[in-house]
Amino acid sequence: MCVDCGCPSPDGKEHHHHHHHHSHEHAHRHEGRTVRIEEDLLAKNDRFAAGNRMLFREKGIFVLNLVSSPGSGKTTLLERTLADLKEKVRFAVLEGDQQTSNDAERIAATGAPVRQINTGAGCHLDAHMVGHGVEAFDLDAVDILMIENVGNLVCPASFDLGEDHKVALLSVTEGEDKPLKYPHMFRAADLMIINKTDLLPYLRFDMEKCREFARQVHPGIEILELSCQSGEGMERWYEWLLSGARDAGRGTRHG
Ligand SMILES: Nc1nc2c(ncn2[C@@H]2O[C@H](COP(=O)(O)OP(=O)(O)O)[C@@H](O)[C@H]2O)c(=O)[nH]1
Ligand SMILES: [Mg+2]
Repeated sequence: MCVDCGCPSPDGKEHHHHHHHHSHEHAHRHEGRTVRIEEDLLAKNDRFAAGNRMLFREKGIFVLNLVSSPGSGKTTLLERTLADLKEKVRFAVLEGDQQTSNDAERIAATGAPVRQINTGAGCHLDAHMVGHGVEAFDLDAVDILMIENVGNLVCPASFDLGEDHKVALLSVTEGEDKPLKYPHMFRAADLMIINKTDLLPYLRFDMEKCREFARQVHPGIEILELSCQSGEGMERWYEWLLSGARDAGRGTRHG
């Protein structure tokens, strides 16, 4: 369990360090108890996630969980995608942030149904929040549900929300080594989108290395390069999205 944020770590026993600002009780917690609490938390989340997944399959909805550090372009990608595909796809969007409804307002401007979930001190969305979040939508009128997670390359990796895929965004200003530094996230994601390629002329970002690092931690990961600003590379993302939505609608998706 991560004592800073209360998040379980994916392998179940990292981060058992003591911080002086934590309570006496917490600091003297035994390893065994820490691990048990963490298993309970994840098992509970997994039960909610299984319920969500069953509902989404029944309704034929393709569900993506967008994860990245803050500022990689998740909301911008959604704004552009929703606008460009609005004739073809019925979207609904859940927006996760610690505070503000800024992103939900940006999404609402596209005309898509959206609901903001504020996590307060929480650093990730969990399956229970998502289950309640989608109560706001008419799921019979949704083809693709987009979930924008809290900007954070660490904690959201551990939480299954019932999605078909986690999609990790990495913008070129963040550096090509991030898949190596945050391997849990890039292992959990089925697709990595390298965003802001319009900025490449101004940076020393090694695209080949970035792809190589991502495949080092997750050999099967799919990779797309695009720019939400110039629109370069967006077509391949739309093909990927539409093909996933078709399979979900037919009940033929894998995994
Ligand atoms: N140059 C450039 N800027 C981008 C691109 N995509 C997003 N941005 C900018 O990056 C900043 C953060 O984007 P936002 O979508 O709010 O990121 P989020 O925190 O991941 O949701 C904004 O100023 C965007 O305009 C891109 O492809 N190229
Ligand atoms: Mg955002």
